[in-house]
Amino acid sequence: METDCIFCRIAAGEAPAAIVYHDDEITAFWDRRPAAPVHILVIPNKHMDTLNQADTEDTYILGKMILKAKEIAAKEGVDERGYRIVFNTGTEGGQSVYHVHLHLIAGKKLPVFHG
Ligand code: DGP
Repeated sequence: METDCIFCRIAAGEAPAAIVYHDDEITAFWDRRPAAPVHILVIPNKHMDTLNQADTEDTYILGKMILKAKEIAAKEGVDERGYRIVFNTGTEGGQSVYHVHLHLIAGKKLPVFHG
């Protein structure tokens, strides 16, 4: 755990957040600046700055994060309408918190990406 990392602190229960799911490997909580009616972050409890630090040993945890996001989408009732899962990575990827996290965004028609 990195004590100066806000997401480490949320995962450890040391900083407040609207927690949706927590176990000893991952934590899900509502984004404090929601971009859509449903905007939930899923993080590994273990600190990793970005996806660039992930290794084959993280395959399970990254898969678990995606499957948990899918489960939360169903719980929020947006699975059939659709949703977006995003890992912003690095400066040009728009990452602002340097602890790996997945955004689950849903509840409105999202803009389509164009190159
Ligand atoms: P990104 O730009 O991909 O690094 O997204 C970081 C997101 O984290 C951003 O949508 C705002 C959210 N966020 C930042 N700090 C906090 C916090 O302390 N609590 C919660 N719930 N969300 C946060």
